[in-house]
Amino acid sequence: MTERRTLYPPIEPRRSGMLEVGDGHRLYWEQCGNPDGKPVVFLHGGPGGGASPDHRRQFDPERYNILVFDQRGCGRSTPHASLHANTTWHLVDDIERLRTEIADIDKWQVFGGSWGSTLALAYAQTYPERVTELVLRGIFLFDQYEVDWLYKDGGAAAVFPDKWEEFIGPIPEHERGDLVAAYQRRLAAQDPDVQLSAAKAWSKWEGETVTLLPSPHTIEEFTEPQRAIAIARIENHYMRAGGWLDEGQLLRGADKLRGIPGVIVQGRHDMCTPPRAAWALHRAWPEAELNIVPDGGHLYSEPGVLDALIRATDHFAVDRSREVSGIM
Ligand code: STX
Repeated sequence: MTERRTLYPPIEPRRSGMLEVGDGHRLYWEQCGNPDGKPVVFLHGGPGGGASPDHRRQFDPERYNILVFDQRGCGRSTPHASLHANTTWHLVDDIERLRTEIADIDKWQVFGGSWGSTLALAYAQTYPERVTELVLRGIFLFDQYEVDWLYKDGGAAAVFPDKWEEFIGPIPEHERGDLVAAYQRRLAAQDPDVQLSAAKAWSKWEGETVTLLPSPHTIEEFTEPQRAIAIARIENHYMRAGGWLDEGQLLRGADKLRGIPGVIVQGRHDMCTPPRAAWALHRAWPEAELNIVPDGGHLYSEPGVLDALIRATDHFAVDRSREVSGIM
């Protein structure tokens, strides 16, 4: 087997700033890599997860002009953890604003994992003429079974019964029929201690189910108070609303992706967004190549998943508009 690809070396932004997008929201954005390179926008997960310096490193900085930003309410965007005017469709419009007002380009590659894949699909189906390629990982279509997999007994709970017990522990029996609603009440509580402990429990459940090999470091990262509050409040808000998407909407909308090349990277052992959604998307959008990584989990940092993602961005870094595809 050839050696696995890893992240490109760390880089610093050549430009960064805050973009006012209305509704009181200001988004932190940064641009890295080659200003004359191929434009790409990175969409982070959660929702509410925020972007990290490692996210810049999934693209060859010599060949890509990389835009990374924090979605409404998280990371360095302000106001922190705000749910006001914070929906999928606000974020889709924010991406368009970043394209025209910051990147100033006609089309770009859209790259996203997990919730970032949901948002990438929602954006690409709204503005297909603005998308050169899609690179998606750990597909989350926001259909009911995917939300239930995470927050009802019988999905991820069947794999992580010990972690599940901790997740439901703070919620009294009579409220357990709807855990997302029960957590929403606590995350909105007056008492900041109640809020913080709910936020930590919510994010800890996430941190424990997203990696193949969770470490104390991962859990620490997920329960760091500011990050936990943003992830928990924003993710919970989106889960309550079904992502403002109709059941099956992103699969039905796949016809709008005709002609857009795509790569779907999906870990076989992804316990956060299991392969069923990636398979359904592949069926609905046959031009996209599906790469199910046999020893992969959910996160981009899983070695096999990362290898497949870097191969995909390297592949698209050169103009292949005249070639027949077949990259795997
Ligand atoms: N949402 C899962 C998701 O988008 C259904 C996701 N999983 N982990 C993350 O995001 C972070 C690591 C970015 C928090």
